[in-house]
Amino acid sequence: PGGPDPIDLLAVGELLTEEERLIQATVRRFADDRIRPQIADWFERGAFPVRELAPELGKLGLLGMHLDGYGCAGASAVAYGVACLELEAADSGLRSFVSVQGSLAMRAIHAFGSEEQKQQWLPDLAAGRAIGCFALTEPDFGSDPANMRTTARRKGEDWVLSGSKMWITNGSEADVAVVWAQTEQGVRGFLVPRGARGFTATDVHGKLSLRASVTSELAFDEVLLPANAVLPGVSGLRGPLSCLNEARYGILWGTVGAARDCYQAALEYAKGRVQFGRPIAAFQLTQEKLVEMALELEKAYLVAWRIGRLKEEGRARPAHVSFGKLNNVRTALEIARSARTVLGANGITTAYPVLRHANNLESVLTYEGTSEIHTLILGEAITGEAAYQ
Ligand code: TGC
Ligand code: FAD
Repeated sequence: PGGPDPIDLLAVGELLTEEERLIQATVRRFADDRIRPQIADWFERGAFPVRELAPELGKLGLLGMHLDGYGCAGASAVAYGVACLELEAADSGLRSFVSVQGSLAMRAIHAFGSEEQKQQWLPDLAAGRAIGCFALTEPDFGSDPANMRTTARRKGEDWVLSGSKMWITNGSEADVAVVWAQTEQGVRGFLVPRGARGFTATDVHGKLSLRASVTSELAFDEVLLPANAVLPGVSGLRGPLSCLNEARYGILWGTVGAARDCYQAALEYAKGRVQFGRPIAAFQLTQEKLVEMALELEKAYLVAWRIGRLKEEGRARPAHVSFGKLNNVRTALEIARSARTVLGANGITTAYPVLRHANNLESVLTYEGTSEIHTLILGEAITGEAAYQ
């Protein structure tokens, strides 16, 4: 009694406001009641009931949570962060869904759409009545989207979209796809509705990571789009990259949740599992692992909190977000792998969350800018030299 909370040794949670803690508790309850009992089954089956969950997430105000107006909650950066933390403590696939819907698809329409486009899509997306996706990556261009091959050319007032996109979260479920394409005016964003003629989506199978998430390839075969399909507010790679800042921000919080879940599972297991007549928690080597996890978890939590407050003050730069994304995903993956060893053979099953998290985090390490790309973004920030090419 009176000692530090083993799950939050430095009491970082006390840095949150009353309102942020309330939001955290609400999302945690939703994740515990609604997701946790089923997630192992969804993961094993490679299924994610998007249509069922989206309205529930919408009702909680979690879709486009940090956006203003159009039915969005207008929450602060840290409030959005703690929501991502609790979602990803359940599964990275759940946080991915919320990231893609709110920080990518909705954010693009909110920042760069016409009033008509915003009215048409944002209230439905915020309520979870509609699903969105964000298509930047192509089969041959992932880290290097500037060289994308998908094009949109003018045909009178209309546009004709051709090409393909790969690894698109929510792709086959989306009612609206935000698709980035080369035009004569540089890269532009297009709103492509489900069912547009020449637009097909095919799911990626055989994933060993992020199985409770829909991932698709999108093909555009001369898709005819009206003049008002283009997002009028931006041209150039700045458009999609500015949306990525928002989603990467959600990830740097979310991964703290995945890490906490793994550490907590390892701690509980270590206290209950007896070998050589003693709980394995009593062995020094196990304690070292648990302490390392606890230290790194708290450091990652502090990084997230600090970047969140910078964001609320309007001072978070892309390099800050890269700092958090690089550090926190890497930390979470290390914690997940170490936790897996504490659970021994039980650690490899879906009965415990650790290997599911570890496998999910392999995707999180790669998407939204790989760890190498974030290293190079930070390298440029501290040296002034860009080393991408
Ligand atoms: P570069 O020449 O540096 O920049 C082109 C233009 O973009 C601007 N810019 C940014 N604007 C806002 N935020 C940022 N973070 C920005 N970074 C760059 C820049 O100022 C410039 O603007 P302008 O107006 O001067 O033209 O671009 P580059 O081609 O050298 O590339 C830089 C690099 C490598 C950092 C960038 O291409 C990159 O970040 N690559 C990684 C691609 C990536 O992250 N893809 C993610 C796809 S979406 C996804 O993964 C969803 S996962 C699902 C989920 O979240 O759950
Ligand atoms: P590549 O870019 O081919 O990279 C391969 C390796 O080379 C990496 O290690 C990389 O770091 C390294 N590398 C590349 N360039 C350099 C360099 N200059 N210097 C040093 N190393 C380098 N994309 C979307 O647009 N929308 C989505 O919704 C979406 N969802 C996704 C969901 C999942 C589950 C996954 C796995 C991916 C998703 N992506 C999405 C795609 C993701 O953004 C890309 O996978 C990512 O940007 C990396 O691209 P790539 O896989 O083509 O790898």
